[in-house]
Amino acid sequence: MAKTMQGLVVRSTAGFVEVLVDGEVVRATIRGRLKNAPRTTDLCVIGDQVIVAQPDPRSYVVAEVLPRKSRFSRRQPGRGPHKEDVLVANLDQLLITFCHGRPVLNTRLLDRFLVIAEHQQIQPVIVMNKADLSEPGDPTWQRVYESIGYPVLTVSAGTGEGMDALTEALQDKISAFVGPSGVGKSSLINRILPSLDLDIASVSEHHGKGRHTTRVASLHTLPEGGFLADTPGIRELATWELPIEHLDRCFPELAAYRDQCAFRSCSHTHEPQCAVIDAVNEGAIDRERYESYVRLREEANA
Ligand SMILES: Nc1nc2c(ncn2[C@@H]2O[C@H](COP(=O)(O)OP(=O)(O)OP(=O)(O)O)[C@@H](O)[C@H]2O)c(=O)[nH]1
Ligand SMILES: [Mg+2]
Ligand SMILES: [Zn+2]
Repeated sequence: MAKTMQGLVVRSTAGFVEVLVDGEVVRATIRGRLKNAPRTTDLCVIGDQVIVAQPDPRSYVVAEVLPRKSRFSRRQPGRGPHKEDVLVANLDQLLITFCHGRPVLNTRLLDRFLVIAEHQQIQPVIVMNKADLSEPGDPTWQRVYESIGYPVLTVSAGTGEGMDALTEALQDKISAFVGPSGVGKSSLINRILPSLDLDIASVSEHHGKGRHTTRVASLHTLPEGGFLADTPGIRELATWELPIEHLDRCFPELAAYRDQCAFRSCSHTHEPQCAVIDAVNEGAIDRERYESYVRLREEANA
């Protein structure tokens, strides 16, 4: 029988995967039987723990993908049958990255990232890059998110501001930078791991949306312990298999109110004597966050 060992997937492309086995990265193909089995999720992504077989000393084959403890995933964009698009498996920490300057912060998208982190029980950290382009003082939105309990780290890959606190937060965890194209995810990783020299590119002036410079996600070993993933920019983020009745639990600031509504299965959208709607009207819950909740509910019902 061929020798087998366990490894961590650090890169996954159409033809092969790169697996960290005993401190060394090896290139492996995926066993045909695994590839051909029907599934509604990605077979093998960065962060996956896999069993690798070595049929001969020069080749490696992924024989088994171990169950995922957590994952950052979304519904695959586009039409066709619904399928899960897993960006990173077995994540401890989601570094939800936006920036000062361009591209402009989109709090609706930020809320989608946060909902997925809550649903998957992954610790979210909001990273605001390009601090060198910020106006003085903390913006209003930041105070809202911090009061809910979400940490916001203000950093600059350009000047190095805030990088010590960020690096400290990464230690001994599997973390991933996620966010729109052009916010500086790869730039931040280059600052933390200069030897990587990942590709970066300027935010396109046309729509200020960036150009999707990073195309394949990759996972990198941190010298102080832990792993750090770079991922391609995300424009669309629809939740995957989030039961609608769980959505209110993905907004932690609703916790104090949602059990006080008159109706037990209150959707907090139209019912009378809804404690959540009252809290929004009294200003105890941020109206923009509540709007995000309502939109995600409508989307789930569509
Ligand atoms: N002013 C300023 N610009 C920055 C900073 N960090 C990154 N940039 C610039 O932002 C642009 C985009 O950086 P990338 O690192 O390629 O962004 P990305 O998030 O990896 O983009 P994708 O790979 O397309 O998802 C580049 O022009 C960087 O030089 C910063 O701290 N300050
Ligand atoms: Mg990039
Ligand atoms: Zn309610």
